[in-house]
Amino acid sequence: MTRELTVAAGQLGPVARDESRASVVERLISLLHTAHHRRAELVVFPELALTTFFPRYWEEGPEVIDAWFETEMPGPATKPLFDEAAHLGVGFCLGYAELTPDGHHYNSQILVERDGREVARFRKIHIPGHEDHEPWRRFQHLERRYFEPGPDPFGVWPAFGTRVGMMICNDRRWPETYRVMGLQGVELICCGYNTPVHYAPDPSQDILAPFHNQLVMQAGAYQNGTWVVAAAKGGVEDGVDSIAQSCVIAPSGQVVAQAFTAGDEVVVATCDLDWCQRYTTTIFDFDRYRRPEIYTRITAQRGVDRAGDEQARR
Ligand code: CDT
Repeated sequence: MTRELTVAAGQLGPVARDESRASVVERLISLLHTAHHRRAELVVFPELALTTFFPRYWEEGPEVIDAWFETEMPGPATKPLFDEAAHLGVGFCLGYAELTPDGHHYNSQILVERDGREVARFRKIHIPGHEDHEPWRRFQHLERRYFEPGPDPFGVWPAFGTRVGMMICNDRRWPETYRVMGLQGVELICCGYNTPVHYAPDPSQDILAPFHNQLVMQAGAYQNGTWVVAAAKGGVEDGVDSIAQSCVIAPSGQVVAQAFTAGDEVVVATCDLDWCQRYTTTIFDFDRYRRPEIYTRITAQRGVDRAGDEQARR
């Protein structure tokens, strides 16, 4: 008997700066219903799904900043989503800005099982952008001002009859993200993202933004023999265009389903979970072929070390 799980990416179009959480939650519930109708058992929603992508604004004062964050999950605004999901028997993964009781600010994602049970919380590990106001940019990307990097390593949890991992947006660009989960037997990675088309430090990359989005996730899926479900908040949000292209990627690296629009849309695929083993027991049989003793630089060093240049010149 094959192990199958039908999953969905619940893509959101733009969320206006003044749109209420209640309104966004209504949209999420509508996506949930469509996904359920199409037999999905797990819906992945975008990063920071409940508000506009607020790191594009320079905000001052703890009260103003903290207003973008959730202090409870579920809280009063999100409880209807949790209730409806449990009622339908659909699990979900939701990205939100988390303010913990002891005052930490994280860019987080929660994984909730079909019976409403919280499986895990994941805090984004790679925090991109900048800390200070940089008015030369068309818009800010102040994630490094608003979020601390997640303190925990990438985890993998038994849930949905498989082994589920999580990553958030910029995490998907780093090969270490997938490999750390691959080494824990991951079979399905959930990812929410907000990716502006325009990249101020090097606009020559703008035209390649959708290509890079697929490139990194297809490579990560294939090299670790895992499914990836990725959900965007796409479209033009307060004048800033973000890529959509939510998708489901197979352990072969192939995109098996993808969004057609940059608005609210559900992308569904049925994942054969045993397909992972075709890769993890053959070309990527880690136990047989990896050489961790040769890769020690990866964890010993952060930036580039060109100390070997001098020796090479001699
Ligand atoms: N949200 C997020 O992590 N976005 C980044 C944009 C590029 S860095 C300014 C990303 O990696 O898609």
